[in-house]
Amino acid sequence: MSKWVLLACFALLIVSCKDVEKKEEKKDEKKQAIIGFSQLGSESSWRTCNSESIIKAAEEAGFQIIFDDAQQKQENQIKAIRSFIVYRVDIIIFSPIVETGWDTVLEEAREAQIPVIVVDRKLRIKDKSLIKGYIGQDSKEEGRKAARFLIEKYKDREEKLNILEITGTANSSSAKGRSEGFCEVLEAEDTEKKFSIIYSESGDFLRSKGREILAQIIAYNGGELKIGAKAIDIIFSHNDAMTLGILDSLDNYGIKAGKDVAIVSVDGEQKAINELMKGRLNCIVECNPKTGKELLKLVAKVLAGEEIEKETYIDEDIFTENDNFTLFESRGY
Ligand code: GYE
Repeated sequence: MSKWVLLACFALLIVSCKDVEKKEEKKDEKKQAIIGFSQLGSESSWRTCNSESIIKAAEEAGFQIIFDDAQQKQENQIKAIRSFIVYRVDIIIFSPIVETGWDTVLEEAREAQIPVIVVDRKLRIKDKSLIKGYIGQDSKEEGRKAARFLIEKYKDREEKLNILEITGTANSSSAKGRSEGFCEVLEAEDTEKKFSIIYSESGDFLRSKGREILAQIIAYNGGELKIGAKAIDIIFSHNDAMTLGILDSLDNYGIKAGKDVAIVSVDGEQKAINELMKGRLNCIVECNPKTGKELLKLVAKVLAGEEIEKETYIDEDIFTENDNFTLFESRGY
């Protein structure tokens, strides 16, 4: 073989290797599935942490993720889901702000053959097969844990105890579940009828509303924590953001949180844990926002055509005034 023939073969080899490389690159490009993620808002540190956890897990798993923050409006979530359908994403994940009103848009997703996974809050739909599954917290169990803590805390108390409940967003599964679980345990286990919820109002999971509701109640009752003639002994607040607002107002009126009034909260963000350690909160039922990794396992399964569990719950703890605080790890949010 002449040296020119050899050189030509070598050049051909380089060209075909490059071709293979290019083809492989293309294959990889093709493999990067797109997730459309409609988050309901950014109303609390819990929510921000939840969004970050999902975005990070998606990117680490090699997905492209399109994120939309609906700013607490169902119509924005519906719009986002519709735009994901138009964009032809491979899968939609979303956290429904309220339980109802999703049937039509989910039908549209099904027609476009785009699977849907629901995260954090649950929904109520006529046809359950419109979604592949749900992953998140067990809100009812969170409510039950809050009530069990109170029953244990006051087991030796003989006097009646009045509860003020500050609930989350109306018609959201987390607020409904927390209320239902809480009442269920009180009804079943408070045999002496020691506890009664004397007032309940929605603070929309917002710090500003928690602060405002408490300020109004106290101002209306001449600077005291009362509803009419009844003193409030316990506050059950559906999330830490509202609880921090409640603390602001109690402080303004010189009411000692955790002592003059017992406070039970839900979530477990670092600021609330700090208040628990200062004795200003009595109990925090954990609601875990770090669902990203588990969610992405489900996404991978669905995209591989596998079935997933209809409901997947993540582990959740409880933090109380009786714990050894030195064992607490930083919450990271
Ligand atoms: O507790 C709260 C958030 O739906 C579980 O929503 C979630 C709740 C969470 O804004 O902080």
